[in-house]
Amino acid sequence: MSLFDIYRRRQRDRELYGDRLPPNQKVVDDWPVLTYGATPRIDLEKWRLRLFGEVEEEKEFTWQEFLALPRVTVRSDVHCVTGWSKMDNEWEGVLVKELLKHVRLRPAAKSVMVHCYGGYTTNVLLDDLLRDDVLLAYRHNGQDLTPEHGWPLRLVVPHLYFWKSAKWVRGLEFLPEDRPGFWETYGYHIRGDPWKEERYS
Ligand SMILES: Nc1nc2c(c(=O)[nH]1)N[C@H]1C(S)=C(S)[C@@H](COP(=O)(O)O)O[C@H]1N2
Ligand SMILES: [Mo]
Repeated sequence: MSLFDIYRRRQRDRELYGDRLPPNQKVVDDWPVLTYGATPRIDLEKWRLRLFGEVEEEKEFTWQEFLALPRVTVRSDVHCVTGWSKMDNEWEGVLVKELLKHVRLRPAAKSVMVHCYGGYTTNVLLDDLLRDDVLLAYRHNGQDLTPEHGWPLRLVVPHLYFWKSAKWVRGLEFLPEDRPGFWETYGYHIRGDPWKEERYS
């Protein structure tokens, strides 16, 4: 692509999406895969989602139990810290807000460490997880997630950079203080707001 092409594309993105596009992001039509390491193999029979830490009583869901929770469909945009944005994604799954009806959080709970099959972790403030468009998703644009994109279950936090949207989620650990997860330990920003360009710290 020539500089002129890049300039024209920026113009087009801005005309199409306006304020929905955070600074220095480019719209892509495909969906890149960004994983540190390999895609974990997951057996649905053994799959569990565990809610633990600052809760009165721990709670674990089997896949069948998780599927029985009330579902929503939410439309949102994806913004990756490496500079691409994928607009108008339709996610289907369970709102984190809905899931949390199944535990009693201790008053100390302030942040969440998201744990994944394969070992990845990322931290998200509790308030950031309680928004109306934050969900644990199993479908994208009308299809089951593919293994590379987080099947069976991934987190989607549309208002933060996409590294916070953990794939292959297996647990939410409630913490009294915000602690860095995997990429946050390696210099990614502790919160990651794309509109403030909180990329690295
Ligand atoms: N478990 C896990 N979740 C992850 C990652 C990862 O390596 N492992 N990468 C993160 C990063 S850096 C990005 S940009 C998005 C990429 O999601 P995608 O591969 O579906 O595009 O997933 C995030 N969630
Ligand atoms: Mo990323």
